[in-house]
Amino acid sequence: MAQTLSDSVTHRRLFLAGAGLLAATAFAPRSWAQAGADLRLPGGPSTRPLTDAFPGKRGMILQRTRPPLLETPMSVFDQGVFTPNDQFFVRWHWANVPTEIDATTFKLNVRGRVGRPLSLSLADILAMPRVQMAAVNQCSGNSRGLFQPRVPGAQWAHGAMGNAKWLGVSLRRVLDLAGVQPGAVAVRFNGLDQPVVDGAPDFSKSLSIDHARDGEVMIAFAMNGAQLPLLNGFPIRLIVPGWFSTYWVKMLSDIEVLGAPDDSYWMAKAYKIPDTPLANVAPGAKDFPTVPINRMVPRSWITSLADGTSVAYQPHLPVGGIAMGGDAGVARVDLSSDGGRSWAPARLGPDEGKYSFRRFDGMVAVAGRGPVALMARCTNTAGVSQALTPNWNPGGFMRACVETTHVVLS
Ligand SMILES: Nc1nc2c(c(=O)[nH]1)N[C@H]1C(S)=C(S)[C@@H](COP(=O)(O)O)O[C@H]1N2
Ligand SMILES: [Mo]
Repeated sequence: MAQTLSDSVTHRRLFLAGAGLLAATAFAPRSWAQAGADLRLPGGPSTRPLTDAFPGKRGMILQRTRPPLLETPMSVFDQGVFTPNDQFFVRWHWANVPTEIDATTFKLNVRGRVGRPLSLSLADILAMPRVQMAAVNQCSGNSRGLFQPRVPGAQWAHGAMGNAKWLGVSLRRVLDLAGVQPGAVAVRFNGLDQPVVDGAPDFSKSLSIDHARDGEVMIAFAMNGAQLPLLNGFPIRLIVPGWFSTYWVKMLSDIEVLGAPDDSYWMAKAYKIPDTPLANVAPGAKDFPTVPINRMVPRSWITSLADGTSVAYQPHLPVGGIAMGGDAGVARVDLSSDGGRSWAPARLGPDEGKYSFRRFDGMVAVAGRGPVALMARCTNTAGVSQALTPNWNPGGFMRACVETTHVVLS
């Protein structure tokens, strides 16, 4: 028996208490455009409409309707290090996303090289010991629209990312319950979404067996204290802390322990990056060795001032934003108001865990009225700092350089 969106709200408390009775939602686009969002991508598009038309979402930058690709406006990241569920970005590969899920009959299957195949209900999962972790979910192609020369793919600005407190169960615990057998080398994850045309590859991703059992990878049933929005993978999704979100399989329904490396399309062909530092190659390069995209790297964004705006001149300008350390914590953030020639440390906000966004704030000295180029640079606890020059690859993956916020002081 499927339930409606309002039922899901009613049952939220029950759900979090472990009663395991919950939701399904249906989506049908409602109204379209509102005000535009200014994206400032080189060569355009400069603006895109904001939309409220998707269930559980509001004020999102509309990239694509089918499948839904919704980007978070930068202003949201200035309001806190946790991204609200209703403004959390959305990305699907195939348009065949279930619009309704019956939470009472939903099953997560665990099979393959295991001693005891499992078919877990949501009630089973909710009854297991829980883990919680803050972690940034960032699309491999976040900021792709800033690549120069431009590359094909979704032209995201910086909003194909979000940070949440994820609540769920440890993947290791689920695998232990199934009993991984000797000879297991990888674990493949698949969700309920289906390709739209026959023969197209169903979206699935895999992790090495050691990674899958590292105790950090989790199966989440809640984010930021509420059940997952349908479009973010209701009822459960994989969380792979420190790794790009292509691995964070949504509407997770099938876990298969493999005895050989996964050679399916989404691992062997798609999401491959040059096997070079920061996946960087010269524009136009073709024959380079590749590896599946994997760990994230440090990034930071000034969010207190929007690129291209004017502000009143003051000799010491307050500048704030968010940073992430990638696969390690944020150790420091430095600020520059002279295009990167000199740097001064920013003050860091509360530490929400090494995989979380971290707030930074500081004052930068500015010489006088006129244009100023503001920069933030994150260094993580492994000692890795953001580069000043952009990395480039034909997939538009893993942009990592120091970003510049141009403002005019008047
Ligand atoms: N089932 C399923 N899971 C998926 C995908 C998908 O197409 N199907 N896309 C992946 C990619 S590439 C991204 S960027 C994230 C997006 O997560 P979000 O929509 O919750 O922000 O989901 C990942 N998990
Ligand atoms: Mo992605």
